Amino acid sequence: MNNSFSVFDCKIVKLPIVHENKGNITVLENSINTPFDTKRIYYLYDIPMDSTRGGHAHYKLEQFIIAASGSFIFTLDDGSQRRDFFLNHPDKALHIKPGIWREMREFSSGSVCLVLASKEYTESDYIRDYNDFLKFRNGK
Ligand code: T46
Repeated sequence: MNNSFSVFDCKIVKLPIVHENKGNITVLENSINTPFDTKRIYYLYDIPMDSTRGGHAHYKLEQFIIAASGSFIFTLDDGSQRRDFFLNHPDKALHIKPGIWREMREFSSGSVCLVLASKEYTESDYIRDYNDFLKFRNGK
C-alpha cells in the first residue's frame, strides 16, 4: 500500500511511433518501455459519451493508460490536489501511480481506453468510497 504519491508523480509518457506511409505502429515491450511488469491488459469500449467511470483508487495497482482511439479526460486526485489529463492520441500514455483517485469523463464517440496494469484483478485493491480514500491518504 502506498499513500505517498502525488498527482505530480503521475505523468504523460510519449510513446515511440514507427511512421510509414501505410500507417503507424507503436510498440510497447514489457518493462523496456513500460514503467512496470505488465500482469493484465484490458480496454474500455462502447462507452456512452455521457458516461463517467472510475470513482475509485487502488492501494497497490499502477496503470499505463492509452487512448487507443478517440479521446477522454482523466481527473486524478491525491486527496489534496487534482490534475486533469486529456488523452487524445495513441502515441501517449498516462502513468498512474498507486493510491490515486481517478474519474474519467468526456469520452468521444468510439473511444477505446487501453489499460496496462501492474497486477491481476482483485476487488480488495479498490477503494471505492471517497471518505475511505481520504482516511487512507491521511494514514488512518
Ligand atoms: C481505471 C480504469 C481505466 C473485472 O472483472 N476485471 C478487471 O480486470 C477489471 C478492470 C474490471 N472487472 C469488473 C469489475 C467491475 O464489476 O468490471 C467492472 C467494472 O470495473 P471497474 O469499476 O474497475 O471499471 P472502471 O472503468 O471504473 O475502471 C477501470 C479500472 O479498474 C480503473 O482503475 O483506471 O478502468
